[in-house]
Amino acid sequence: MAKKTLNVGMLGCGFMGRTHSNAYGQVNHFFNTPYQPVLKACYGREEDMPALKKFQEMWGYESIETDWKKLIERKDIDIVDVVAPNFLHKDMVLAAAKAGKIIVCEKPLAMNYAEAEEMASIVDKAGVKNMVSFNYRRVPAVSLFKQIVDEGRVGKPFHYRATYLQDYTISEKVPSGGAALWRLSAKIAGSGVTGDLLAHSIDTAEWINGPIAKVCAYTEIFIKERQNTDTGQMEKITIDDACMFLAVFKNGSIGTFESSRYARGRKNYSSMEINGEHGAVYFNLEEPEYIEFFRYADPDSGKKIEDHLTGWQKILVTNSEHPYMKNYWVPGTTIGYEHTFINGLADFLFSLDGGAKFEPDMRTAARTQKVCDAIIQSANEAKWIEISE
Ligand code: SOE
Repeated sequence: MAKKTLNVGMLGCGFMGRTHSNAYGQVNHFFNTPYQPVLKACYGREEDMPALKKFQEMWGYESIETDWKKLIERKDIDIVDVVAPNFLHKDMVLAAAKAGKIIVCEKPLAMNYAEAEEMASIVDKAGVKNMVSFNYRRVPAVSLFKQIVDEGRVGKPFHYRATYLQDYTISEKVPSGGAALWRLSAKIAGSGVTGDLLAHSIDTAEWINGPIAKVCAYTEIFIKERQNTDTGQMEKITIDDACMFLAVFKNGSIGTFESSRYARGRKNYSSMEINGEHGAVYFNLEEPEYIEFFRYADPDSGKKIEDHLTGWQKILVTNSEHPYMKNYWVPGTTIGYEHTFINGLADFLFSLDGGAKFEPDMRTAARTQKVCDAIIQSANEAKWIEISE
């Protein structure tokens, strides 16, 4: 059947612009979605023209715009994809909702919960379809992690443990601001590791283990001043370089979360483990094709499984019966980081045509933002913060 055309307007041409553009180009190579995305236009600032032109050429966009409002208003754009720095998300999303466009937005949804809530409400009211790109849900092993928990194989959960560690800001010579390092500027990013990295961990944690009821956090800024790329001046750093928090989930289990950009040796180490009455599951992003499962009791009878196979089992998640994998190669061959965006986009495109509702949308992402805000508040006030549902 002929596919319906979906003209894409990409608002940003950095790292996430690349991951999303690749997904539009690749999605129908692996999933037979009802839509054919067409890379119509990409936006970048006038002063970033060489980078914008290069981006257009490499990914095959038909046109460029240096005014994002103009791009959103174009009649030939169906889907607006927001991959600009965080401080622009709200204005871009609200304009896209007003223009009735389908919206894709990178995480974190907004600078703070107030913005996120406003965005979710306006988008709901406008009735436009939307997705927020928490791509790690779509690592096949992470989807399998959730499936194992949903099947009752972990049973009553006691502990949830997550880490998200990087090490790229250890040197005090790393400036703040500019194309690659706007994540170090509170005015542009909103928060530090909490919004950037822990938002991923919180999204997967609440997806897998349900809502977090309260948090108690500690944040640290290791390097207090950095040179600003744009002004050349030294400026005070106010984002959280590292954050640890304790969590109590609504289901009674307790959690620990740790995130840092100073964890020497760790480049993009995101791990999660759940320990329950019947079993446990562990995943880490440095071995993304594997999941580890500890099977203790039968989920139906609750009785201990009496065999000699007790112990952690490492499962290579590449078979056709594993999430997403039947769309790729033969069993035993792996897929990578970029495929998490392809998987997410495929799910979203099917949802646009009456398929299963896409998650996470802006409403769910606003909830994640609420938890992030509670973490920052808890760290600032040095006390537990309750989080309403
Ligand atoms: C930060 O370094 C970053 O690029 C995040 O912004 C992404 O969300 C994460 O997936 C990889 O690291």
